[in-house]
Amino acid sequence: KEEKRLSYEQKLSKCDHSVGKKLLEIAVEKQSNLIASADVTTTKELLELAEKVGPHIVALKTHIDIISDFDSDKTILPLKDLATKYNFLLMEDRKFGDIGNTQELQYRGGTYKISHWADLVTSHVIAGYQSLDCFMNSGVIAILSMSSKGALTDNNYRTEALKIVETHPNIVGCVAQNKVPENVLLFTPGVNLADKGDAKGQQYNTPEHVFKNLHTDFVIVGRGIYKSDDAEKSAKLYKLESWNAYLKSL
Ligand code: S5P
Repeated sequence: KEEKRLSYEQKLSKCDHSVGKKLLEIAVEKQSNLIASADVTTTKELLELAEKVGPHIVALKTHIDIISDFDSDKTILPLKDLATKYNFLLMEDRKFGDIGNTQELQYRGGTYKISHWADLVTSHVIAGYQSLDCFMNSGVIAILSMSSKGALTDNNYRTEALKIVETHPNIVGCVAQNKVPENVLLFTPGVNLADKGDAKGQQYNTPEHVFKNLHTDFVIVGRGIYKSDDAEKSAKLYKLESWNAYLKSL
């Protein structure tokens, strides 16, 4: 028999990470489980996209190191203002993957000072439990498996990674293409309504598929939104499709 999925309200009462709680509260309030991936390369494009999709998303996912004109004051300050204005979180998709000491330096310092502004960060757990200790100011979304063809995140890796995900206090949830226990928040990229994949190994599913079959909590949509002619309209469409798919999966 199909195991029933938990609602956001039920997950909220079980979640003990403050950033996880915040994310679930925003989901309920905005009736959205959409995270837009802002894979654009200039500050202007990033801020314009955030302004358009802001009302429809729970979080904006960045790859801050692809912004060619990054500047703390000109990029991050206005981005934070938009996050406040439209009530969404900032998720830096850094996919950390090193020993704790190096990750701490990458997280706190360098050009981007991620720890100063990111509510959420993505990280591999390949370096083991203690490598995650350094992420004190943000919730961690652990990478359990990847959406691309031939990813090496096999069953054994995922089983071991999940042990870290379920026990590390800094971890809020995980990115995966498979079902995870209901106590773990699940984030699923590789979502697109029009395409099946790209020429570089990316593989896409529909919102319907990931909510029904994976019991996903949040979808992550990149090109489906920022590459479309009307990013605001697309964000609204993905929000509605994904919210309805969630309701149907309850
Ligand atoms: O397994 C993964 C994990 C992530 S976080 N597969 C992914 O595609 N991502 C990210 O999600 C990827 O880095 C990109 O920013 C986004 C997907 O973008 P799209 O344009 O393919 O929707």
